[in-house]
Amino acid sequence: MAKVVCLGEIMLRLSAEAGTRLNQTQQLEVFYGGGEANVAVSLANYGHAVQFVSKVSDNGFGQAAERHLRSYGVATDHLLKAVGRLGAYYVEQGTGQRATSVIYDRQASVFALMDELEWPLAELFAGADIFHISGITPALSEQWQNLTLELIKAAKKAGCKVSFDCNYRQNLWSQKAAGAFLNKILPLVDYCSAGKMDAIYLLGVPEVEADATYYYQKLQELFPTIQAFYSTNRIVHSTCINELQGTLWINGKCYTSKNHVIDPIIDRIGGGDAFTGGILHGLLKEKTPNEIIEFATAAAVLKHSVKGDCNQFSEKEVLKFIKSDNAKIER
Ligand code: KDG
Repeated sequence: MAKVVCLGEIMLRLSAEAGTRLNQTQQLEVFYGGGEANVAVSLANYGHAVQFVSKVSDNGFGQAAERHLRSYGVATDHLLKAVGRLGAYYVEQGTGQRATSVIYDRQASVFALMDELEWPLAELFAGADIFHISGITPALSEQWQNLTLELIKAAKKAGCKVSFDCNYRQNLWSQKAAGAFLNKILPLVDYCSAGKMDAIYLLGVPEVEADATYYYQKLQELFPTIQAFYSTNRIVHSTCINELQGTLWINGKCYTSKNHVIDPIIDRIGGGDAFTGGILHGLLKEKTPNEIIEFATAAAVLKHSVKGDCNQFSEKEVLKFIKSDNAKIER
């Protein structure tokens, strides 16, 4: 069992029921989610000892967010509580004709307002194997850019591997600002969720007609100390069907998963986090690159079958899905 520390904002999610728009819905379904929190849940589902580090509101919403994490076995020893608000976001589920849309209501949340690290860093990272954080957190404020850098440096000092998911959110910062920040922190990162889109739009790699290998090569040239890059490639059809394939670049080689057809899609939010959770699990368990990419992609596909932001499946269930899905293909 590995020890993992995930840090980020957990938010209240309010979703209009499928087939209704936010401007017409009479009811909103409640979930809790956040990029790093979703990865924490995945890794706890796979049996790792995970701490989720954050700050939530000292009221019923903060309590519910904590209960959400604990119900999956995620430890919350470093979940701070303060007077103020929990960030929220509203979701309108997509259909074949239109994409899922998200409205953020997270400004001035207790987490976004933080301007110093209030956790005992040496204690936090002692004995941890991986520290996971994403590009959503530094996008919250300039202060959070500095704090993210500080956190990563402290994790490295403690001998922890750093996992970073670029997780670009256009509603939070510009591509230019994100790119400038990535150039500062990626030299300190060990495992990085980034692919062709991040390479082109955030890191200025010129677009050419080429497959994932080319872009990973470019990313590796830019950041030679990163040990693994990974991403998913989604093909969206005009119907409800999506196709999803994952790629992993490790030791100078690119590994590609099976192409999955996802139909129907119950909820696609958190698919990328389920993928990252699967990759980190495979790396921690020292699985082969092929096993890692098949597992992570299958976990992302399964996430689309359940409501809410979190992967709800154990390692055994993901492996069973891979087996049954392969059988379906062979017939
Ligand atoms: O990756 C899923 C996240 O986007 C979702 O859980 C909400 O953290 C979130 C965000 O900032 O968009």
